[in-house]
Amino acid sequence: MEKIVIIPTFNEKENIESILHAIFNLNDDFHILVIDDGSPDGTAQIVKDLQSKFPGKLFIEERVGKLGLGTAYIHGFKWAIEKDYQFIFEMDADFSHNPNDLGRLYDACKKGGADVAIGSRYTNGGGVVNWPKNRIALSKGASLYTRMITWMPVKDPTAGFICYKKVVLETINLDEIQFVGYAFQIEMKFAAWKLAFKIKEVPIIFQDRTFGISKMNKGIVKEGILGVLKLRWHSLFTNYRKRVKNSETSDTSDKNMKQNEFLID
Ligand SMILES: Nc1nc2c(ncn2[C@@H]2O[C@H](COP(=O)(O)OP(=O)(O)OP(=O)(O)O)[C@@H](O)[C@H]2O)c(=O)[nH]1
Ligand SMILES: [Mg+2]
Repeated sequence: MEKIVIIPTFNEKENIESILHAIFNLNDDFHILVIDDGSPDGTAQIVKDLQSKFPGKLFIEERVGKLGLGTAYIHGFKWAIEKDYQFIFEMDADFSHNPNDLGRLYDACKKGGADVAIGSRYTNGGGVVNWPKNRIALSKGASLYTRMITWMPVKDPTAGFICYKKVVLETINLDEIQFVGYAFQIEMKFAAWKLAFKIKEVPIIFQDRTFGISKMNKGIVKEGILGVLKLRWHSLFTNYRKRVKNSETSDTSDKNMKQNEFLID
């Protein structure tokens, strides 16, 4: 099992079929796991109807209600680790992330030496298309604020288009991850960085969604603002490393442990 793209969905009936086709049409052997939170618009049924067309490649996990993006990904990460996928991707359903960029994220991890490859809007060559000015300002402000508080050297800390090597998700104590919105994206990168994994930013052009409605809200922004402060504070006491290590991860973990002893333990 090599590559799996996790797509969390809530009311994405206008996008889901086309995004699945776009990824499978790459002919690059990506598998896909959709995590649907009981979308009232029937997103899950669309996925289930397509499963027979893509046997062994398209999976769905259904949860009972809207439990948040962060917990959806944690659920997906655990599922993917269990199935032994080596490269685990995060991607939105709404075409903000271009499926053609999946290969570049994969290459950054597979050949470029990264443990985490981030599809980055704010690194050289990256950008945002047709987002309103206030949304860009919010996103850039969040990046700057995060860097100032955490000192994490990532230009796009709220990015949600990512490739993780399996070892990263196995090493992070996923049960310690607390946040659900933008703060979740920041927290995952922060944990990987604290554990001394190599993070690489790959420039991408991010497009605003054309179909469906945004699930962004004030609560998510608030979680982000307070979350970053909490993250910094808790990082003085939290150990993101899984307490029980398996033999496959222990080499890297021990190496990282030495580099980071003073920071996290
Ligand atoms: N399973 C699950 N998926 C969610 C939840 N909230 C959002 N999503 C999905 O997560 C992805 C990102 O959500 P978006 O609403 O696009 O959030 P955004 O990108 O910040 O905002 P816009 O692009 O402006 O819409 C989409 O695929 C959503 O369907 C949730 O609570 N549960
Ligand atoms: Mg979106």
